[in-house]
Amino acid sequence: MLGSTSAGMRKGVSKIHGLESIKSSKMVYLQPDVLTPSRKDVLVMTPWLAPIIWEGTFNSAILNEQFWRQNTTIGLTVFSVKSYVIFLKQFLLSAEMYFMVGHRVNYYIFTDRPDYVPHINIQKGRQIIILTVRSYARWEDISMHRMEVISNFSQQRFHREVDYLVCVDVDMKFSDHVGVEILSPLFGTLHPGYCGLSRTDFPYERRPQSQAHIPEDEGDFYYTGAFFGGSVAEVYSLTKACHDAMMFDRVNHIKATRQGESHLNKYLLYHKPFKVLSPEYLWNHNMLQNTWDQQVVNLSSNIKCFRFVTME
Ligand code: 48C
Repeated sequence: MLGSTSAGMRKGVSKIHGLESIKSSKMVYLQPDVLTPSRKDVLVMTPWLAPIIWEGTFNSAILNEQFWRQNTTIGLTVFSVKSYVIFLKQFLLSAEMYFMVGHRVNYYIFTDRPDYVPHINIQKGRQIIILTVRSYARWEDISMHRMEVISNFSQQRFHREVDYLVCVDVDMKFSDHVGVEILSPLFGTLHPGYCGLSRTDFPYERRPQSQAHIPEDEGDFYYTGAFFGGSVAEVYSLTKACHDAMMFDRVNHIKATRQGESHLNKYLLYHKPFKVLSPEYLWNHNMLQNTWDQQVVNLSSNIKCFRFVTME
């Protein structure tokens, strides 16, 4: 757990006269150069000093060492309701190959069809936990109720079992390493379809009657609802706030234009994330062809995860 003395940390502790000295393992890597930025072509820092995570801006070896010392456990939540169970096998196999390799991982699979969860061999230190949830007739309702379910489970059990939660869609596939560089108390991911655009062109909810409403002259980024996370406490706050806002809207007979994603964007505007993941973390070729010019597409040196054309 965060902040506790982990087995990993204890390994390097020696005692002399009751005083503890912590031995760090030696690491050899290139010295950071103050005068050479890691990337010159993209924004790597938000105005509130949260790093924007692009390939080439971090050193995985240093980060792995830090998170191993804390014996970090990461929970990956994914919903696979009704026909979406067909995505699970590829999702899990790709996660085993690329997601948080070398770290402790709990896969939390929310489904109405536990018998359809594929049996796959997973690495040591990782486990699959199947949690049965109800289904809804409409995909919008399935998608929206994820916020409620994640907030309930965060309160009931996730806080005892994991340090961080990563909440993703199931109709996607990891295609390169996604590691501890993404972890922070609260993080969001730039939606690939809206990355180069002006805030007035973001598909934020604009009607003041909705709790997700963002005025025309506000907004940092457009975040995807398909990839967010943070500490269990922060994810609880986020999902609870989004669920409450959606319930408030329902009473007022209004539904935000992008449902949960609209509420997520409102939340992240007023609760600034500590890290922002670049669109490399959730690429969608279809969106890009429509809205990005080639110059922006070329910026991505390494696609870590991509989304399928989804069924609706
Ligand atoms: O698990 C389901 N089943 C559905 O029938 C519809 C959605 N979902 C979950 O919601 C999946 O985890 C999806 O990845 C996620 C986001 N919804 C969609 O992608 C819709 N196709 C827009």
